[in-house]
Amino acid sequence: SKRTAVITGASAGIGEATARALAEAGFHVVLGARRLDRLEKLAADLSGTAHVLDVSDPASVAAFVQQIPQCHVLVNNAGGARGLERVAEADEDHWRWMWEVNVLGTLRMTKALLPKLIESGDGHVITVTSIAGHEVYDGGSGYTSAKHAQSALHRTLRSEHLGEPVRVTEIIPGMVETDFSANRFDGDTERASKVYQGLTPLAARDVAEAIAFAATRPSHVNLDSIVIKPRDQYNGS
Ligand code: NJP
Repeated sequence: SKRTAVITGASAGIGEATARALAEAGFHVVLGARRLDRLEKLAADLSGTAHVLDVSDPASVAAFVQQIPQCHVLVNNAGGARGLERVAEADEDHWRWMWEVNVLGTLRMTKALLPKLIESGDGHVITVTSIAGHEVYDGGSGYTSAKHAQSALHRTLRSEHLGEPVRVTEIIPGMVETDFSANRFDGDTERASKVYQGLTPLAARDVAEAIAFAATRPSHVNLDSIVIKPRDQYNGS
């Protein structure tokens, strides 16, 4: 029978592309996000299942997980950024949103599904963090701090569950063309389009293929992390 992959934030962008790539790779896909109408269309397309999920709401996470009989792969993808304020002007509502979804959302989903992942005999937690989780940039402290925390939480699993049948892979993308920037700037698409600064961003599909590659390695292979960026994007010194 098919292995089951649960994908959070599957209604758009990287999550939607990942649902397609994992279904093509032979997984039964279980899709979660807040926009159920979009999820249901995609699930019908992929012969998967869809359930409403708000990772920032513990009750929603509990209800979602209750409907899943088994889980081999969990893709913690739901996330995003809000605003771009320097520390001196930091907006606490933006910070709270980013920490709730990226950090606590990943924690809640991972905690809730770990028993099923281990029980499957070949579990795999794949978390989409960001290069923002490994460096800093002006105006980015809310997002970078949340992504650093998400990365640290994710990597801790790798050592805590060593010797158990659970693999742990961090996906670290650079710029990807999705609704991410428009959402970050509250629908201001003109500001969002300036983000790419002339470089060709990754497509969501590029990241999805890296996720599918990790998910389809033999069970004794752990890809600790995959850094994937547009050719012309360089960060770091
Ligand atoms: O963004 P977008 P991406 N509960 O906005 C869902 C990281 N990343 O695909 O709930 C459950 O197109 C939302 O669904 P809905 C980024 O940090 C990106 O680019 O229906 N789901 C939608 O499906 C994030 O972790 C870039 O609104 C929730 C999805 O999340 C991941 O990639 C670069 C939710 C967001 O889709 C996917 O982002 C990078 C909630 N409370 C890392 N809130 C980039 N794009 O450049 C939102 O390094 N969602």
